[in-house]
Amino acid sequence: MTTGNASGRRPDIVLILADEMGFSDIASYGGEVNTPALDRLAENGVRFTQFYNTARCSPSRASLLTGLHPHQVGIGILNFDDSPDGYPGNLAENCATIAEVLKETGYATYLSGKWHLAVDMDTPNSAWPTRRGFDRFFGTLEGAGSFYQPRTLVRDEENIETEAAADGWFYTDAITDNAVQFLSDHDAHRSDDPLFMFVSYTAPHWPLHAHREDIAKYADRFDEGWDVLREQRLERLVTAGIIDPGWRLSDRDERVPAWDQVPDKAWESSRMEVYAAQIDRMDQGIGRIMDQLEATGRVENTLVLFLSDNGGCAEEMPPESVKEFVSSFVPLKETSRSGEAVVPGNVPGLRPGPEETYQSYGRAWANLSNTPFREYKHWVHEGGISTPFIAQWPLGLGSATGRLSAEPCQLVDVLPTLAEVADADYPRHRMRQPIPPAEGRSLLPVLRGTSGAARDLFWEHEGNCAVRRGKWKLVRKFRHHWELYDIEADRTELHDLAPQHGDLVRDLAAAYQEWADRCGVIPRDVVLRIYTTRGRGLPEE
Ligand SMILES: [Ca+2]
Repeated sequence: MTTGNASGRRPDIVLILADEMGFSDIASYGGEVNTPALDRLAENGVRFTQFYNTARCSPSRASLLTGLHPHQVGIGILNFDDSPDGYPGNLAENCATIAEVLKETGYATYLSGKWHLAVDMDTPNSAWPTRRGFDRFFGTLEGAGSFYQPRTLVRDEENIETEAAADGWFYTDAITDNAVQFLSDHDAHRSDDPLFMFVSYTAPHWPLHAHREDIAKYADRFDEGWDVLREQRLERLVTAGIIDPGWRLSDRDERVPAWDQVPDKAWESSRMEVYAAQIDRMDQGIGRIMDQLEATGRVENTLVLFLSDNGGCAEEMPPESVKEFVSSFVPLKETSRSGEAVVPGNVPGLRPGPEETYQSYGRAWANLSNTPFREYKHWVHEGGISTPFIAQWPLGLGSATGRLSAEPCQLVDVLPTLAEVADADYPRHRMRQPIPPAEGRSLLPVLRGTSGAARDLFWEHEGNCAVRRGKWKLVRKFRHHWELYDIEADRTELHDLAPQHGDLVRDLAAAYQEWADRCGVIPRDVVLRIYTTRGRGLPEE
């Protein structure tokens, strides 16, 4: 055994992904949301303070599952077919998913939740989970939608959208129920085999849908408003050792009003209350999954990982344009299961939560979610790509309990990590095509307390790009100039040092371009042309 855990038996692996959750929402990362299950993982495991995703749903899933950069596997933006000039939007054949890698070595493989890596979501095809290594699949193929009646809901390869018509059905709970069922069935039928389960929640992605009793827990919790709450989060993050006291809180986004200028504070608070309730429900589900691992005697030798796919999301949903916006993904359901009209968009005064609403929490609360950083989902400044990352594995990590790691890591590191703990080989070919070498490296030594050797990290999304080398980060928004930050001194990216370090800017920009060319990054100008032709919206710049 290479893994060296005390039992000599290969561990089970449970990989849990949240959707659009900011860096500092959960309690163990300074937030207001009550997350006891995640707190327990943090107390018994390792928390990373500089773990990075790739700023958007599909690209992050593509990278997480394959150990490659999203552009290398066909998923540069979303699951739209923009070939031949743009990205194919369909998970490429010449890459291996974690499920494929682990299944090959005897693991049972399960997916409960969101996929978002296939263009065709109607007819089973080679980019569906069941054909990418998952023995069993329950979940949605699409990226977002109603939590009460999601589109593209599938079990294995059969559309089961009608199941959601059942009384009390709610997607977050259904993801948990199916995950628990997979564990229970595994115990009954394959208990001698190790398992890999990917639990891919859609919480807290818009729309703001949550149970009334969960929303009620957060009544008044956000009434102080984003300005005070951002300060409080920073203080808790510093106390926890996650954020350096020398890093200044980024200013409130200039497009966000001061809280005391907000006209409809009750409605504004209600948006954040529902967002918190979405995370709360996910945490309750994670608690149930952990209970099931405990009940089947597997928890001690299970590596559990938790992270979010991108930073908090500033997408607003003006009522007049929300239908067009949402329908560029999948058509909006216009009536609830009981036949009531669904009122689309952020209508001030209309409380979100129930099925008859379809809202987002918007820029101001996303600014809170990503405290203390700048920017959001879509951008590769720290607010767009920084995620909580928690790892627990009692038998394998031993004395890791409650430790923080400041090692800069990226999604491409997850597959090599899981391959190492499972004693699996990274394949060289798939479907007779060569697979690119893994881009990341195993985090197992870091999880056990050592530091990794120096290396560069890279990001690109919609023309926003960045490279990190040691303490230096070069970052650029589309159509803007490069900015250079000393992340050790200024992780909140407030002091652009590019003018003083021209040589370094040139070196890092050259490294970025070499990476982008090697990995098949398509220039945003090309993407813009395709999007304009096909009537798709890009985020404001
Ligand atoms: Ca997402």
